[in-house]
Amino acid sequence: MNDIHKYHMDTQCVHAGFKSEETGAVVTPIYQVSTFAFRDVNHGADLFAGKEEGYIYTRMANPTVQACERAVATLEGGFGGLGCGSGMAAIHTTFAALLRAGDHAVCSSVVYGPTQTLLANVMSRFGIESTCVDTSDLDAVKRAMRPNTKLVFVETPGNPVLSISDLAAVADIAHKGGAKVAVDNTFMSPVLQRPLSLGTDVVVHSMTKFLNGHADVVAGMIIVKTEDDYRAFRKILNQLGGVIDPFNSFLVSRGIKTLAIRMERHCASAEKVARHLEKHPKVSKVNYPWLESHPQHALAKRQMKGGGGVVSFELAGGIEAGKTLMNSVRLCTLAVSLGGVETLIEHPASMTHASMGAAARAKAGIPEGLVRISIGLEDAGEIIADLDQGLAAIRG
Ligand code: LCS
Repeated sequence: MNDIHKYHMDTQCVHAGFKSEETGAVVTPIYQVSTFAFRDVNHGADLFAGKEEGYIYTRMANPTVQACERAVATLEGGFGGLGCGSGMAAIHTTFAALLRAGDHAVCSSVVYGPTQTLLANVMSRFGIESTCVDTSDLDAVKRAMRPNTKLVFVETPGNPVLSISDLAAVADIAHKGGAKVAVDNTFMSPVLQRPLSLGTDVVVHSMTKFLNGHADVVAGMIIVKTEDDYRAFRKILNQLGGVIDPFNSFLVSRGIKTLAIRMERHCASAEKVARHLEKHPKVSKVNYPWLESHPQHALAKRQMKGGGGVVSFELAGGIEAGKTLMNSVRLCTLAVSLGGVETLIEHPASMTHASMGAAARAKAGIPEGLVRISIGLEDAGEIIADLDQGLAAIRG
């Protein structure tokens, strides 16, 4: 479908990325193959020289991988997608493509823990400096910019307290300072937020989450806006080597077909859970962008099409009460990750955000007692009933 953008997002999710197959197959099959034969020596040389289109070796390109890359790039409205072996591989490749020794990056302080740790502990060893700031505070972003800032990396809503950054405004600040903006859109998916349309330059995803949606794949994606960036990123990814494989690409493409309909239910149920928890006497604070109490509620309503599937909250009884809840749930599963069909509950300070350390968590405003839930596709009433029985187990 060449004119796919004229269709509704529901329709795009079903058809994006597919190119008709000679066999008539209605989905792109799994080309589970590492290498492709050349017709003769000149053909091989022409493929390597870029004089002819075709397949060489799966780290460079593969038809099943390309179908997944086209699907996500189409939904995000980018020039092209680059499939990666994990969300972290997508983030590392983005840093490696946009930064060199002597450069500086600004990063949201509320991000998936290892993103910040990668900048602070690994990229720093290659002469790249970084500053983590609350990117929902535009003055803080302005203050953090330096003459050598080449990248502003924003996660919105930020994992796990769901703070919202104004992408159009951040892009404006960054571009005036000569920096590009990359956005981690994992929590929203292109169904709920399209950062490139707001003026940013690069989008990354952990496709492990909503895009695949079934807790059976670890994968990532980078979507770039321009052909120049696509070529530059492809070279780096090919050399770093952190690519997705054909089978996982097939599974993610399959997941994307139901993305729009899944996001609708994730959002509806998460809002019900958030509103229920907000009224519960044992809960002291609930973070969810669609609640009127969220500090950036108006911005969220403007920038996003839904609040997403993740809710985080604090208990009046602190971390001990949180542990009782997490040990008492029966339908919800105590596990990290998010965005799958099953409801998952976890403790950021000791799990997903442990690598940041207590000082960085305190600076980012991530409370030690925070509990995070990824709302799955079970009946919302049954999720709420399970949380209620878990909360009832807390004494006092
Ligand atoms: N970006 C965000 C916003 C994430 O939440 C995660 C993983 C990543 C990137 C990294 O993706 P991965 O390499 O795992 O595919 N977040 C996780 C979480 O909150 N619990 O477990 C993993």
